Amino acid sequence: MPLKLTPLSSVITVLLMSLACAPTAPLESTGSDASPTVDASEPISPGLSSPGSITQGYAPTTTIENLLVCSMSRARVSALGSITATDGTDWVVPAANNFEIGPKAADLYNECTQTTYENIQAVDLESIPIVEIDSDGEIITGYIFADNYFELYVNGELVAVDPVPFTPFNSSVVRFKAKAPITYAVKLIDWEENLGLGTESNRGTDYHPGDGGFVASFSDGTVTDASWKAQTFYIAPLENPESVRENGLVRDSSAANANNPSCDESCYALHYPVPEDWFSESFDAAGWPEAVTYTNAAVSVDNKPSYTNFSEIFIGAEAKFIWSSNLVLDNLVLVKKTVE
Ligand SMILES: [Ca+2]
Ligand SMILES: [Ca+2]
Ligand SMILES: [Ca+2]
Repeated sequence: MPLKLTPLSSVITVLLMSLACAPTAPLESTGSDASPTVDASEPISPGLSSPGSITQGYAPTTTIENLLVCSMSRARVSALGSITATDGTDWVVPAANNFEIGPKAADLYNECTQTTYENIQAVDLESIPIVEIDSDGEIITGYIFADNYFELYVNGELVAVDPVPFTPFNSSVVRFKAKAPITYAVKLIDWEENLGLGTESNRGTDYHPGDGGFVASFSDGTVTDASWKAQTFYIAPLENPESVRENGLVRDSSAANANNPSCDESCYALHYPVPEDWFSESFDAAGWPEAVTYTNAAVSVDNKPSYTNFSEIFIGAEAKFIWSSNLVLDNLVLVKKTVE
């Protein structure tokens, strides 16, 4: 099915991806040149298949039952799974991450740890440990809210991971010492309950496609907005993987049904290898699409105290919610911005 009426360039692309992504390789060990799998100079005609790796249905293997046990009633199970694509490649769903080994960001609002500041003035910022990246850098404070999970890299170093992978919704504060130019790189995961399907129990259905969203502001003046780059690496749920159009590094799922897909347990997903060094200063994300901004209403944060208690540090700084072009179907999104 994925190769039906496929032009030679796409065949080569699929072959390259097969070579670049050995079946037993973990998701992020696919080499430093994952982006050349698509020739941006040759647009793929509408209706033809995408070079993403295609999976269908539930991940047959659950590798981690629950990354975070939280007694809150609104806590969803944050599991990880493994699934094999039709091209033989293996994928971690919703995505490989450093939750278990990365430094946890300090809490602004986290019901799992009963840290629920009512506003930013209540937070003792001086008590937040400073991660030293550049010894001769400036101390920068950052505020972050992600639906659902983030990992923040600054100048190629992992500064902090989100202490709550899925829900309840939480917000975080980080401090670090870094020297300009500063490269911000953030891995974002819209988590899922139905591993491999990109869905969760919500709004009266067991297969509701959840949405994402990310907002951050930093004391060096950097805020999330359309000047960031954003790329998706996992698109689900899809009634038909061929509804996603590839054009170079553009992965356009706007033609896919994000409102009410009826595929349930038989939905498809598309997976793309993450470049091994995507977060480094030297990795050039210029070819990625521009981040898309979303309103608070679109991200549905107006009823979430983890965001609204600190709206002055987000809205006040004119930070915007960003994501890739599809807030619902794109579930692993990498965003990047370099500040001179
Ligand atoms: Ca979170
Ligand atoms: Ca989603
Ligand atoms: Ca979500």
